[in-house]
Amino acid sequence: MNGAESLLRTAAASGIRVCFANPGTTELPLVAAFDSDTGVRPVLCLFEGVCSGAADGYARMSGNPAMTLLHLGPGFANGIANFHNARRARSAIFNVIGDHASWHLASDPPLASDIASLASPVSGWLRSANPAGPLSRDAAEAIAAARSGAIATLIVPHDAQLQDGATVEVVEEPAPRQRPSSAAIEASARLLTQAGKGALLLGGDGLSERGLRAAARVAAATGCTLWCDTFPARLERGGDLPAVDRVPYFPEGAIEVFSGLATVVLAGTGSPVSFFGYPGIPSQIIGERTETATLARPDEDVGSALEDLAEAVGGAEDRPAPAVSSGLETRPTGPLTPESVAAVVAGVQPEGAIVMDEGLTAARAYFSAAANAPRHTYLSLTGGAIGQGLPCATGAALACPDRPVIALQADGSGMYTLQALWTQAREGLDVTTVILANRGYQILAIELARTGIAELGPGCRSLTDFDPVPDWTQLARGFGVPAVAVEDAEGLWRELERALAEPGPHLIEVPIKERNP
Ligand SMILES: Cc1ncc(C[n+]2csc(CCOP(=O)(O)OP(=O)(O)O)c2C)c(N)n1
Repeated sequence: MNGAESLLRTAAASGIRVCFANPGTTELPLVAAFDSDTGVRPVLCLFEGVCSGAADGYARMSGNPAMTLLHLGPGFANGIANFHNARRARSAIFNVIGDHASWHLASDPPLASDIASLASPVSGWLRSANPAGPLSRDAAEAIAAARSGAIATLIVPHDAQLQDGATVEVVEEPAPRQRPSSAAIEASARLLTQAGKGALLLGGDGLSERGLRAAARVAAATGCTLWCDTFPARLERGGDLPAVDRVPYFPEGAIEVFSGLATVVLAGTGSPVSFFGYPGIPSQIIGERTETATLARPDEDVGSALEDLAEAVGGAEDRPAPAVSSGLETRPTGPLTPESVAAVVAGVQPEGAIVMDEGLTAARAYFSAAANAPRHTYLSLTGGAIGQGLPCATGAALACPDRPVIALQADGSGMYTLQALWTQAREGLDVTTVILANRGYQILAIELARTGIAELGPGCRSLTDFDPVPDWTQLARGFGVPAVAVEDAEGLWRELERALAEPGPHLIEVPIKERNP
C-alpha cells in the first residue's frame, strides 16, 4: 500500500465517508487510490469554493468531518472564502492539499507557492507531511483535530503519497467535550433569577433539540427570553420545538433588544458585535449596564450546561413553543415580494426539510414566517463571505440523503459558486434552489442609503445593478438541473410543491421587484 492509499484508508477507518475534490497532477496518487475502494466516496466539484462550502454543509449536517482534496496553493486559495465561513461555523473539515514532490520544490516550478501561509488563517491545525512518512500518522492526527471542531489542513507532497509500505492508523476517539464548571452554572443561575429582565443567548450546540428544550425550561422558570446568533450554523426549528428569535442584523435593532435587559447569559456563543463598524455606533451590542455571564463556550458541552442550568433554576419541564404569528398571509396570491415568497416557502416546506438561507435581503421575511413550519433545520451564512449557499446545500444533501434540502438563494451570492448545481445534478441530490432574483446587490443599495446616498448615480448603479439580467433557468439547465421561472405567488407554490415531490435537484427563479431605497 502506498502513502496515498494509507491516507484514504485511515480516513475511512476514522468515519470519513465523503471527499469533495478538485485534484490536479500533484494529487494523482490520491486520485488513483480512490480506485481501490477505500470507503471514501469522491465527489467532484468544478470549483474549489464549491468543495469548501459543500464540506461545511456536510459537516454541519452529518456531525462527522468532511474531507476535501485540493490542488496546491492556488486550488486551496480558490476555496478560502467558504473555509472562512466553515471556520465561523466550527465545522469539522479535513483538508488534504497536494504539493510538488519535495525534491522538485527547490526548482520553484510555476505552481509552487507558500501553501502554509494561504492555509493558516482558516486552519485550526496545519502540517506539511514528512515525505519520508508515515503519512497515515499525519492523517490520523489531522482527523483527530478536525473532530474537535476545527479545520485541519494537511499538505501532502507528491513523494509522500508515493511512499511504499505504508500502514493504516486508527484515529483515537476525541475526548468528550468539557462540561462547564459549577461556578459558571451558579453565576448564570444567579443572573437569570435576579430582578430585571434577563435573556439567554444561544449558539452552537445550544441550538440543537436538546439545547433548545433545556433553554425553554430555563425560560419557563426564570421568565428570560431566548435569542440566538444572527447567523446560526445550524438551528433546529419548527414543530413543537421552543422558538428562539435571532439577534437583529443591523446594530441599531440589536442594541435596542439588549438595552432593555438587565442580564444576559451566553451559551455556546460569544457576546454579539455589530457586523460592520458604523461611525458613532458601538461595536459591542451589549451595553455596560447589562450584566453578562458565560454559561458555556462554543467548544464546551453546551447541551449539558443548559440542562444543569435548568436544574439549578428549578425549570421543571420544557415550555411549549409559544404561538408565534409572522403576520403574513398563509396562502398568498399575486405579486412576488419578500413577504409573499417567505410565506409560500414556509407554507410548502415539508417535515424534515433542511433550509439553507443565503437569501440575504430578499429572504428577510422568511425566518419569522417559518417559526411555525413543520420541524426543520435552518442553516445560515456564518461568516458573511457570500457564495456559500449552493455549495452548503449540496453538502447537506449528501449528508442527509433522506431529507429534502431547500436553498433560499440570493441571485448575486448565487453567482459566486453556481457550479454547485452541476454536482447536485451529477450526484442526483434532492436540492430545490429558490433563486430570489432581485437582480442587483440590494444590500449595497441599503448600506449606501445608510450613509446618506439615497439616489444612486451611474457609478453606484453600475456596481449594484445586474444589467443584462442573468437567466438562471438557462444556467441551471446548462448544468443539468431542471428549472422554471415563476410569475406570481400561486406559481411559486405550485412549482415548489412539484420540485419537492420529484427526486433530484430543481431550480425555481423568482423575480422579485424591490425599489431601491
Ligand atoms: C466573498 C464576498 N465578496 C463580496 C462581499 C460583499 N457583498 C456582500 S453582500 C453583496 C451583494 C449581495 O447581493 P445578493 O446576493 O444579490 O443579495 P441582495 O443584497 O440583493 O439581497 C456583496 C457583493 C461579501 N460579503 N463576500
